Amino acid sequence: MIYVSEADPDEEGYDLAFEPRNVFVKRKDPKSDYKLGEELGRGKFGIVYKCVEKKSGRQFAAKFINTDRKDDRLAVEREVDLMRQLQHPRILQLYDAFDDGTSEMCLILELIEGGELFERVICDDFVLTEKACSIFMRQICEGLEYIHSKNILHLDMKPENILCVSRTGNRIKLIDFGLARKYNPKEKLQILFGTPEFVAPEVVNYEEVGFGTDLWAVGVICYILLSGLSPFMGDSDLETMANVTSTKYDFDDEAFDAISEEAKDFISKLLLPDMRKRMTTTDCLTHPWIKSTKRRSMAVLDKSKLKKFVIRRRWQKAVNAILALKRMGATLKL
Ligand code: BD4
Repeated sequence: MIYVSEADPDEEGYDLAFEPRNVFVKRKDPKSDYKLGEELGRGKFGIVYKCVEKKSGRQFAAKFINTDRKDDRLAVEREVDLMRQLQHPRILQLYDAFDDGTSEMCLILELIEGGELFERVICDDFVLTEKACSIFMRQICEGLEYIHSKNILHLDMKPENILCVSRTGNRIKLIDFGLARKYNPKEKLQILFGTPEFVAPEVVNYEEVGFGTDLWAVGVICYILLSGLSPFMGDSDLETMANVTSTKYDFDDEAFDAISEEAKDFISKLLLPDMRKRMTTTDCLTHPWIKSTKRRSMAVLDKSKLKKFVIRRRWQKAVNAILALKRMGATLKL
């Protein structure tokens, strides 16, 4: 059985994976410097493989991003530029970047061996308690506090973008800055992307976004981690987005019977219609549910609903991957 260590996650070590590097996009084939290994995952972000740097023998993750469309190259360059500014133990680090003029660019990133957080916590040998949830949520808020301190918005906070550093430890890292944007309070930033279950009402309404937009998603992630239920999920994306704009949700399901009032208070202070009224990352880190983990319950939570949630997301991802391949012109032989 794997109990999440009650110790501070940083007792395992708080170092960066490697010395900060000033990464510039190299105009050559990444395969000249790296040997590709097994596929780790694929999605809208592209395909990620394990890889080994030939000169050092060190392992990394290679993310290949399709750049067929005109703006795709600029988007990857923006991702590189933002990642270059981020060096923190809770944030995935960028190591190298390549553009060899083909239809794909490649980012060489820190390899995070533990895989997705939700995939890990649903394993039968993993004991999920409210205390474990608050330890994970604290680290998510720490990562986001750092990102926001650099005036960067992540804008794609969702369970798939939270990875575990190892299979047995309790440290996590935030990944995927493909949708991230620099925030300038003097400029009105509106966006039209994101995953319906996690996007904030201001995104659905095409209104101005800000730091609070990321914190809405933190509230949704916390709600799901504790209960296995998705607060705004509808039968279609359209229905989900209508539920988001209504901002109505509750803690009525029996899954919340075992959950503390402090945890519910934490979520309620994030799932607020007005993004300016939501807690900031710093508020989150001083909230009693996050700060006083010693008082948190070690009672084992029922993970059956969370397992169903993860299985449903796996199917959604598979369908999205097929649709992405079809868009790229692939024909399916079933
Ligand atoms: O940048 C990455 N480093 C990783 O280790 C990684 C990265 C990305 C962008 C996606 C990744 C992984 C990764 C690592 C493991 C062990 C398993 C799946 C992984 N994925 C795909 C799933 C992310 N949603």
